[in-house]
Amino acid sequence: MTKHKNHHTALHEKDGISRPESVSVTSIANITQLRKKQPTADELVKGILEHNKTALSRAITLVESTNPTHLEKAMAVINQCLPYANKSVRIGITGVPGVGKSTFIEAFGKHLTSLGRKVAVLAVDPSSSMSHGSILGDKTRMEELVKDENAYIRPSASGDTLGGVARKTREAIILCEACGFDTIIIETVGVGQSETAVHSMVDFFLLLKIAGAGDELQGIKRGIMEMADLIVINKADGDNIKKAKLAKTEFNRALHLFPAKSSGWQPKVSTCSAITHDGIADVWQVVNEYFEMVKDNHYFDAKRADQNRYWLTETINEQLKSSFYAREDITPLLEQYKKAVQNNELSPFAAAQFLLEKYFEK
Ligand SMILES: Nc1nc2c(ncn2[C@@H]2O[C@H](COP(=O)(O)OP(=O)(O)OP(=O)(O)O)[C@@H](O)[C@H]2O)c(=O)[nH]1
Ligand SMILES: [Mg+2]
Repeated sequence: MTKHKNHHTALHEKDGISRPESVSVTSIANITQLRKKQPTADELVKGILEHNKTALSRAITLVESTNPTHLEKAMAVINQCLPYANKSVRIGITGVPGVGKSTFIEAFGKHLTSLGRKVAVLAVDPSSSMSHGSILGDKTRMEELVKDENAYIRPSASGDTLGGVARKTREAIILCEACGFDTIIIETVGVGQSETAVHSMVDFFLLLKIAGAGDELQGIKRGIMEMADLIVINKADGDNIKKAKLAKTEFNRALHLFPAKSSGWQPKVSTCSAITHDGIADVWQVVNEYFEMVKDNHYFDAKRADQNRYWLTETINEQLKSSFYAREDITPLLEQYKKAVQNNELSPFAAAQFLLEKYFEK
């Protein structure tokens, strides 16, 4: 196999093709300049409304930016997109690591695009800020969906607080909707506080589970169960089918013990296999039943209005907090006061009061 001589290893550069006389140096400079140039807010909005995914990605990057100079432009883009948003269904999907979220979203997403829907997948995963999450894993688990022109997959915003990530995701939802995506899937790992944040930005909440060894109800936080509109028991294939059916009965029984939901919806349990795709269509069927019901009884609009109010106060809280902790005149004082309260020289409330007064002085 190594018969040929290695004239061209990666270490040897090949001679390039020299530039023909006819190409003007100034036009090359112009093109390079154009490529470097950041699009204006209007250009981004135009691209998004033309359903251009590159413009969408750029706008989301802008929204995610922590650079304060980008804030104004990001807000301009969002405000212009807002009238075109809201025409979608937003579905939250949660489940512990390894339950099959990525595999499920691939199968579910493909099913939806096959029905002519346009699917955007966003992730809320503050824990991924260090490792940049399972982006690599997801690229392979969502291989088909990644290639689908009617799908858009965006990994989680990184390096921020949960509040920050949640706000950015909310804004990304608006941008995706303006870009023509009618089904927004928000994925989160079911291990922390992120479910609550996701619950407050979606219309429908799906909890992915797998059948355990008899004690199905163990390890699920009651709060998360209570939030679920549908529990899907995944990996119902091969030897697992029987166990999954059993788990379904148990979850159904457990769900009936919870207080009735204000949506009027009785949460359901179903089984599926993200690998064989058995039951995937049924999941969408249930989701549809839900949307028919809540659009009919106006819960859908009421919940979205509620969520908007919640996010208004939530954003104020978040921004006040980060602006407080970022203030250069406050940080050294805060350290001093921390020591003082630690040594019982001052009460925490008095210290907080003083610092806040200092903050609002300016
Ligand atoms: N048998 C079977 N295996 C599945 C099914 N769905 C997922 N798996 C396998 O379960 C493993 C975990 O699946 P993922 O889709 O990566 O799970 P995840 O919930 O996204 O995991 P994290 O991203 O780590 O939170 C993989 O090896 C999948 O192939 C299923 O329906 N049946
Ligand atoms: Mg995953």
